[in-house]
Amino acid sequence: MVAPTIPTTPSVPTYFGQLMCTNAQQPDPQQPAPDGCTRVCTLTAVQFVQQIANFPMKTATVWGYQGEGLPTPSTPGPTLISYGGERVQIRETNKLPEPSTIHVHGLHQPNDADGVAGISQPIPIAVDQTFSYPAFVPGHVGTFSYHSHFDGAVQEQRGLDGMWDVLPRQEHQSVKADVDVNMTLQIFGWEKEGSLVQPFGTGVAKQFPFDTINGKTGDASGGPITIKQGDRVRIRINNASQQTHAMHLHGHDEVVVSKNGHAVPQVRETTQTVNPGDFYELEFTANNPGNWIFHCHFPHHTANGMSSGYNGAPVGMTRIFHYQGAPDVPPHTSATPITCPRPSTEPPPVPAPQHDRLSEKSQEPADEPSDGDRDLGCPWWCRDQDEGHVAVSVDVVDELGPASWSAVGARR
Ligand SMILES: [Cu+2]
Repeated sequence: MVAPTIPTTPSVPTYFGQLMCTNAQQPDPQQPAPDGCTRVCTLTAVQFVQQIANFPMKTATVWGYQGEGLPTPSTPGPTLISYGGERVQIRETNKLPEPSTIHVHGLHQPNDADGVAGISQPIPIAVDQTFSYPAFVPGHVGTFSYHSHFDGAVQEQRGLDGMWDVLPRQEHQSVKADVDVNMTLQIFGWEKEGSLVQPFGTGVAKQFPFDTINGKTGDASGGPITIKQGDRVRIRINNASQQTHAMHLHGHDEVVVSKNGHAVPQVRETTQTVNPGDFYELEFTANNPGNWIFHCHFPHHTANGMSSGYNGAPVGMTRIFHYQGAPDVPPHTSATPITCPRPSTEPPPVPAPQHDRLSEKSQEPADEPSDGDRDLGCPWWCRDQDEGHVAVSVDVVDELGPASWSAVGARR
């Protein structure tokens, strides 16, 4: 038996909390707690600005959590790490502009630690107040989460969610992961650079929000996750969004090893559907060198709004696994992202009318709109940009040879 790999959450801090012990000992919080200790995780809920994407907008005002002692808040909030059999306790300080709570999701908590406003907790945590939930021992190890349960339709979708990994104190070498990563799936819709996330959005903002992993679209993720040949790679998924996602790994089978903290028959999948509120642990063996993407297979979830990435690369809810020794992933600074307005996919204009000698009828051309009239399907942010007439130019190379198109702004 060996110590488990401590999972990482790219773009998100890891938080071990503080061990409060009945005697004078001050054990290392990164290790399993001795008897007589409680792992206290102190989280402040707060509004802040976070970079979500690189284009066509970058930052949004979100709600998230900051762990005590950590330098910055984040959404998803810091990933809590505890070990099986430990007593744990959540404390929340509410710095939001409205009341809130913290619900722990999937952990077999006692009812008075459930954090459901108006049900298990008659009064939510008021603005500027701190509340300590009762300590408890989670029912089992696994991948779980915590999130607001006050006005959840708004608060969760603004970002008040985070992961909680309850690790085994020891595990068998044969199942120890070499690379172990957390991924929280979230969707953010916001109207203008820096504006507050609007869970329900309006118009196209609702239809084409930004799908993210760990609070970032693929282009803003900070780079690939590096693995090496032979690694056992574990992906822990928490779907904190209000849509189902179909998580697909290129070039490998993804093996479902657990769901909601319980082992399941190991099914080899190419794509695993994850419903809101569910947790999956997927694993793959690194046996096919290269650069492989892991992404949601709803096609528009791999775009930023309606924009594909540089050279048409998938972005949105996408991450890259990069094998050591494989070619570097092409830098994302050498070309222009494919953004709005998009190239027309309309068929070529119908030829001029020709006289049909047999029927003596004229074939009238279709009433083809001009480019200026054609609905290019531009989302709201493109219409905003159009006020400044943003020029967009994209070089396209396909089987017909290189071509180029350019346009100015967007049609209203
Ligand atoms: Cu999706």
